[in-house]
Amino acid sequence: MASEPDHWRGTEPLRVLAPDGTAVGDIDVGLAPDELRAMLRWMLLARRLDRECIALQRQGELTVYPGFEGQEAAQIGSATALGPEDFVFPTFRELAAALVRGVDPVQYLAYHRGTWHGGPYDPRATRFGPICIPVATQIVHAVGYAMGLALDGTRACSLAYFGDGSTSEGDFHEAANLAGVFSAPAILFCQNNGWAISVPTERQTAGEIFRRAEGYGFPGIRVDGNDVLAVYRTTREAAARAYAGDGPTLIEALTYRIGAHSTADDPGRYRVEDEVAAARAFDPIVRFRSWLESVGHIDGGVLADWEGEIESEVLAIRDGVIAQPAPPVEWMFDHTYADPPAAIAEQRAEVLGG
Ligand SMILES: Cc1ncc(C[n+]2csc(CCOP(=O)(O)OP(=O)(O)O)c2C)c(N)n1
Repeated sequence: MASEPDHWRGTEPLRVLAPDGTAVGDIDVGLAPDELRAMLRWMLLARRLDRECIALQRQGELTVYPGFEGQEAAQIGSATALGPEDFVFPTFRELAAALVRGVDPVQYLAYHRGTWHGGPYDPRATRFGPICIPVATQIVHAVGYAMGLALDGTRACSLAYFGDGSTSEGDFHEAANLAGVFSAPAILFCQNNGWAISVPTERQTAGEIFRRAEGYGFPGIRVDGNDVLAVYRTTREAAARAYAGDGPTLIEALTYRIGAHSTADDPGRYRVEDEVAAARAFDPIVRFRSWLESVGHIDGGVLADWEGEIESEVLAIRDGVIAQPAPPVEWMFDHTYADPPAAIAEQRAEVLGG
């Protein structure tokens, strides 16, 4: 068995499935077989779509794209655990979570095609915030939103996704402090994927990320982010705490980013191939599929059916993305200033004539 990624050293994470797909501890996370199967299907769809998006960027159909291969369990386990009223504040890497939450992938990908800021989907209807590029700012928004939920007496929570690198930002600490002091019904969900572009986790954090919660007065939990059942259970428990008025939880999901930070990045400049090869041994999809097969919840026939369905779904998404029209040129000028300065007015006239 390959050794675990370096940044997993230290406190043993919570697990339901061992990396070889055998059950460890209490296997019943409260999901019926068809719900368990659905999680695997989401994971397979997400991976296939993620790879398609990288190909689309290479073909010039997307401007830039941040892949998430290896992080499917962290995203799908957590997104599945949320209730319909809960609100997600994503980074730029949560396409898998967006799929589970019902966001239209073509609309989501409009951002990466460069035709819209944040994606044209409706955050209120989908309960999924706009794609957030500034690192860690969405954590503050999530805590503020959670405080609003508490003031309104709504039994729901917010969940902010972020990476290990984001915990270096002041916004993470400000949000965590605010969440602790006001007992906000928020889940701070860190996908510790080992890298913040070219900077490894050990250059971000001398201690263990989940332990930071203690300083802010709420629980921090370290979970195996490649174990979809453990992520589901941990997030579900954090949501239950939030609904009960018991405040925030910090979840550190240990995972690994198999691909590049984004299609604009070359990880060969800072990361050795052996590390990636070793991390592949912890593949979240292989692990979950192997357990589902071992208990008889899926078989080769189901998997073969899904393969065809998923292929068609992904190709339809690809066609939808390619068919998206460019936005009208005047939007570039019209939605920047309420009162355009003279230079912008001149540029507008130059581009549009008259
Ligand atoms: C405020 C801010 N500073 C710097 C950047 C440039 N930047 C984009 S992603 C990134 C690293 C993010 O790392 P992490 O939070 O670990 O998330 P990951 O990409 O690994 O999922 C940086 C520094 C940015 N987008 N926003």
